[in-house]
Amino acid sequence: MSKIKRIWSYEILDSRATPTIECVCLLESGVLGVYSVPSGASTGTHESLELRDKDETRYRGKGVLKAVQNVNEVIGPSLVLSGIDATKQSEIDAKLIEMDGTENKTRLGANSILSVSGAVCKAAAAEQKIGLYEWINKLAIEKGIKAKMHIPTAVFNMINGGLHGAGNLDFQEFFLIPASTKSFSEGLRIGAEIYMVIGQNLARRGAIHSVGDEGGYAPNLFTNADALEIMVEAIGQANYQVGRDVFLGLDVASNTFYSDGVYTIRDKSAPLNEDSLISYYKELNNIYHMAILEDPLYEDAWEGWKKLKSILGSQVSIVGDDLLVTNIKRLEKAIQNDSCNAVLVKPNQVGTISETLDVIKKSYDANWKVMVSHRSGETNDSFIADFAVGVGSHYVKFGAPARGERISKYNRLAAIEKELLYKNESSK
Ligand code: 2PG
Ligand code: MG
Repeated sequence: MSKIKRIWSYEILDSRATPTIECVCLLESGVLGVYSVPSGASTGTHESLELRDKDETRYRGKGVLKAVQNVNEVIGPSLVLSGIDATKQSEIDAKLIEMDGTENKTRLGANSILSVSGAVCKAAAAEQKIGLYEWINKLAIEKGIKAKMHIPTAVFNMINGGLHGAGNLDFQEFFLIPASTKSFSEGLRIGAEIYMVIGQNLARRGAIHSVGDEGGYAPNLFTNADALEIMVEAIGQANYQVGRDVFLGLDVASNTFYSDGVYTIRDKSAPLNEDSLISYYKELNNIYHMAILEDPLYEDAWEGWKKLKSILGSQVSIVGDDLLVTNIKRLEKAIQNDSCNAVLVKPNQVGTISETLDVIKKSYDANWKVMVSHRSGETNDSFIADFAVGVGSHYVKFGAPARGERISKYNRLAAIEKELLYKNESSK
């Protein structure tokens, strides 16, 4: 047990050359916890506030010096003064929420608040000399989550479109999902092998094969469905079978191609209304048997989501990201409304570890699938991998099996997989 001695933070860069905040929590024992906060590009309107300086003379307005100042001058000193022990995560998070006092963390910023919540969490694990995932598992159990630690199934984003791509695709993420019967390391190998083949095929055809924000290829293609076709082709060439070894999925991030009641995508010559878009998803699902469909409709289309869930929900995990924004009230509404059957969990959408755990508990209680997620702007921090193992989520989504900030998370899962195995063996 150790009290917090000092908390400080500073600006660092994320994978898009955009500033973000890194926070250090120093305990009286001398132990440190260091955590950096990711940042989204296709953000939901209802997310908590990511505080940016808006000073156009620095980093084109994207600096986070105000958030840094909030940690160094407000949050840090107040926690140190309270003499609180770093293992009291939920009390600390309650203090952070109270210090901010607004619905969407608009006073102090969710980025400054989460930086402290995460750094404290890491320091507490280090202090107790246990794995971060083990500590998070204890916190989850404390919250009433009956989750067993395990390595979730990876959801690889092989092709990047939308706001993450340099190409012309409307859909944001084209998923390759190893069968859940595979071990994590088998799944990682399958993902990487297919990733290599997709790259070779794109290069052979002269299509752009540079990568987007999440490490997936960002080609120019005729339609979004063509990207699925390219994946199917590569899966076969790599000697795997769709529906047996791997499954397909999409995060279409439909907010980005929705405007004034219609959805505009390059697969169709005219804009689609809600019903026609749902029919198109049905069509795609008949061909590609998708395991996951994220953000199929825009973030406030509550009735449409319900309709889509009733049509595809028995076959597909319908994931709410921009719809739910890791917000317990929106989650409760979605459960009542039967809008989807899976939740995307991003701690920075809400701002504290404890609130994130509350959302996971509610989702498990509703029998929903949970997918723990990175953001498109990331650092090499692998906290989110430990978090996913600790809460025992079904899926994790950390981008493609390529690029440092993505593989730092997948590689961390590979390390935990072995750690769990050997710890288990030696306890027998
Ligand atoms: C998403 C995320 C992560 P962003 O839409 O699911 O892949 O993207 O971080 O840009 O919101
Ligand atoms: Mg999404």
